[in-house]
Amino acid sequence: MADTKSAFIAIVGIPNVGKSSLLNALVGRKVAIVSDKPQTTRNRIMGVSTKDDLQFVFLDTPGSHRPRTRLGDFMIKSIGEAVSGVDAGILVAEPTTVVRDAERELLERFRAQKLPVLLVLNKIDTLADKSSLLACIDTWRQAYPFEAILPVSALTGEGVSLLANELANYALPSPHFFPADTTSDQPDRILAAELLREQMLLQLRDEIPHGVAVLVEHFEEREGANGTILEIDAEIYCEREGHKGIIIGKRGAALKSIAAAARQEMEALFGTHVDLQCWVKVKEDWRNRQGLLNSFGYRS
Ligand SMILES: Nc1nc2c(ncn2[C@@H]2O[C@H](COP(=O)(O)OP(=O)(O)OP(=O)(O)O)[C@@H](O)[C@H]2O)c(=O)[nH]1
Ligand SMILES: [Mg+2]
Repeated sequence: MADTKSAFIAIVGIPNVGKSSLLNALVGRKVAIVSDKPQTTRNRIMGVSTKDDLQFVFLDTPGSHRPRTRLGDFMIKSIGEAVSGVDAGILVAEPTTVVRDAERELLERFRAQKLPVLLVLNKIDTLADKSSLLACIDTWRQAYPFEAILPVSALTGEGVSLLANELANYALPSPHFFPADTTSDQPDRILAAELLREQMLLQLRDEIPHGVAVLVEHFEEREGANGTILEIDAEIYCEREGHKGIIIGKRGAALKSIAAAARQEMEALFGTHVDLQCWVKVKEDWRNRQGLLNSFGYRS
């Protein structure tokens, strides 16, 4: 194809600043799960957006934190891998006048790779007084020579198309790496598992959702009386018998509510009826057991 361009862009930041929300806003479709709990994203997630001759490949990453488990080690490693193969980076931060050590460390990674970095100050919809942005911008400008600083709300979409315009500057002549209708590198089976994990992050408290992994064992379409039905069987792994009880809830109420919400999300994403069955199992300390991490898909 003549005159096509592409840009690979890594999205990094500390946990919970809105990296995955920004990815979804840039791609225009939900490709990464989002929650108010830190460490929602566990692996590098590729989101693709193609407009005419220009293709963006965005790499969403786990939030940078000090790992306490092997799963955490894997998450941190995946940030390094994402940063090493891109044309430019986005550091996503909250609109504050504090630059955290973990954010400085991320910026140093880009500096070491001699990569241009844009700063996205996300969640500007939460600012009662937009003029407070000026002090934020000033602080960040002193912290690092950003190519540009863009105030954005991934939630409302404000500033997202300006950001995309700015990112187009980093595109290089190249063939497109994905077909024009591709939006993610995550297979539907993985997206389904993630949507179920998202509901656990949203509906369960404290540490429990952080100790949960989801495996989709069966994913198949069948013809029902009222059209196509997608059959999805998922296994939910948690770390303790006590957690299993909480996930299932009194007479199964908690699991029923989680599965109902996840099914709705799946139906919206896949555009078909979904029959979702869930089983809860215990695998003690799976976050530190390499074999289990591998089987849950947390491997390089
Ligand atoms: N008000 C507001 N909330 C936002 C915005 N962007 C994200 N959020 C919320 O911030 C929380 C974290 O969003 P995520 O997109 O999961 O953040 P993340 O940086 O990917 O988090 P990790 O994957 O855990 O590192 C969620 O509750 C989002 O709904 C925004 O622009 N405005
Ligand atoms: Mg995320």
